[in-house]
Amino acid sequence: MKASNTMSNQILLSRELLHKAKEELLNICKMSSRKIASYYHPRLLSNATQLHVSSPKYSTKMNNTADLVTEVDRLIEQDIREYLSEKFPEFGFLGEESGYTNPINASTNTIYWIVDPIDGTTNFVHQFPNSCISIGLVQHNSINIPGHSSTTLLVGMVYHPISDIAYWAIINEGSFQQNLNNDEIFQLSVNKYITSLKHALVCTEFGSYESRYNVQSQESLTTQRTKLANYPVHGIRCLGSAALNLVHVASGQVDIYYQYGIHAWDLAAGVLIVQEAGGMVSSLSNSPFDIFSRNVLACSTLELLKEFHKEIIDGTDTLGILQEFSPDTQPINKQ
Ligand code: LIP
Repeated sequence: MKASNTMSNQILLSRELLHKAKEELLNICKMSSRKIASYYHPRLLSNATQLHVSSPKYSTKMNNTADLVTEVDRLIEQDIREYLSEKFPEFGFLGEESGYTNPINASTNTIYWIVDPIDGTTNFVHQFPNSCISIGLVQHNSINIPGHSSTTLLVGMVYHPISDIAYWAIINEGSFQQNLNNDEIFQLSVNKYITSLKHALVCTEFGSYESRYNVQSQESLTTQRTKLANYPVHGIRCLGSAALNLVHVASGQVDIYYQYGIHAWDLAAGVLIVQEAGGMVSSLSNSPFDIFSRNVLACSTLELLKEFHKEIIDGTDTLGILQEFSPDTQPINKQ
């Protein structure tokens, strides 16, 4: 849907449409589930018959030996694109594997999907059972409000086919876990009791091409990692899927997730799920968070966010900056 330049960045969709979008995303998860799960060994699955005898073939992207893509990523993205363009022909599309359907016009408020058909492709290739589908519905805002992102996250869906669990959020309505085999639904909440880095379980990733797109130099990235490795946190985890890392924060199972070099399709769904579960999301640099900023810090509490910036990232404790990083508060049209 495109709208002419409005005087504010109000959401262009009704509540009814946001719910319809969520329902269609659940349908996509159900449809794609078997395709993805069939590449995993049956011993990892509760209810699938194996259709493929070997792991999917992969290639690497842009000379980055750590950035893998398989034929399954492309197939799933094509299915999702076809399904969504039939159900919502007025929305745009940005997919990890196929790019934009139409470039986003910066001077127009535009609604579009951001899709990662398999987040955690390396896990998928290695049969490590931690991959998911990640789909966000977002609005590009043409009016620039200082301290705010130009993208409002409307709906987020992260689906883990191995467990058949979908995690979703709709702006201003909370975050939920839905078990698709019996449709049980639970509301998600971050762990509000962890307010000190010493008590935190931290998640990050190694092995991808982080520093190339990083505001930090490789040297400062290594310094930050060394500081974290020497800090007496409860533990550090690297699980290989950004979207699932964010879901772990939203579920209160992990307290901090941070990463450089990350893409909008890794973040669009999971960031909304964290924010709607009561968590805080900021950038790792001295600028407001944006899903296109190529870095992210998600924490269960503001105290943790401040302490992590101070102790691990930049040595500062600037509350003014942190307030700007807090979840989007633009006026919205609550229909
Ligand atoms: C991957 C992430 C992973 C991260 C990589 C990459 P892909 O997504 O989820 O956690 O470290 O940078 O973006 O390529 O599997 O969709």
